[in-house]
Amino acid sequence: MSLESHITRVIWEEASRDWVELSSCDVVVVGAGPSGLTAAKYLAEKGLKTLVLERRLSFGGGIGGGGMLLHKTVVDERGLGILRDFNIRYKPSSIKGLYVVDTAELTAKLAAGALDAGAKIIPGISVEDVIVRYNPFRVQGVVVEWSAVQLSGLHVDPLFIESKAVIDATGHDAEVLRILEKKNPESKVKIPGEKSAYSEKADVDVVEYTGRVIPGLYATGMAVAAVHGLNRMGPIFTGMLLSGRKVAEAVIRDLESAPK
Ligand code: 48F
Repeated sequence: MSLESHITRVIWEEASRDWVELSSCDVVVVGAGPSGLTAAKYLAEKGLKTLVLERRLSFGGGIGGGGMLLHKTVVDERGLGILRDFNIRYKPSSIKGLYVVDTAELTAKLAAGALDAGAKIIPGISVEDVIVRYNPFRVQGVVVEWSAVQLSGLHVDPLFIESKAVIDATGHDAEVLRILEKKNPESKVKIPGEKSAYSEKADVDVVEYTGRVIPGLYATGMAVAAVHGLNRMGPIFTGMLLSGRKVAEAVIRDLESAPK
């Protein structure tokens, strides 16, 4: 056998090992945007088996687009501690209290921080449904498919990943929560959708409302704005970072207090 077959063998062996290992996790984070990556670091740091599933082949969600494609984003004082936790450089701007971060650095270091803490990120995977249980109604994992299969329109049955907690970090569309609203009336999840821009209020509210939505399912980032009808804030990312950390704290608290 030569190198070509060895390459194939090694990739299948290692990828299969990961999938077998991760078919049951502590936490699945859906979406590798700013809130999801932040959550993943703090969860993994606590020793929780944390899997981030990302539809695209890249990380960062809305970070990369900066403000209207300009490669800068804004954070205020409340977010500086988290930037330091991830070793992300920032500099004061001409406006008191506002700091500037390069989008490439924010994306790369949020992902690196999550990975270094022990989270696994698998790109190219879409969450298309959730696993549910009744009495009481709860979410117990996700249903996954290759994004490429979804794009192809082929009819391919998906696979499952069980977890103690699922975090919707899918951004403005709140995709996981919308599945609950559409398919599971028992969940009583309703998505009013986000409201127009009011940056100062939105960037605080999104943190305030972050947390568990129903048993087993949590929301972070702009998914919180969608499910609670909050305003949008635009390319200021303090709320996304703080929301990511807060949802991690909520999950950790719930899992620590759950009966073993
Ligand atoms: O949209 P996104 O960056 O979400 P976020 O963490 O941050 C929002 C900000 O970027 C910005 C903002 C705040 O100032 O308004 O928009 O709330 O990242 C969401 C990620 O989830 C992926 C998507 O590709 C993106 O990278 N995603 C969405 N749906 C799915 C998914 C899905 N069904 N399965 C897997 N990944």
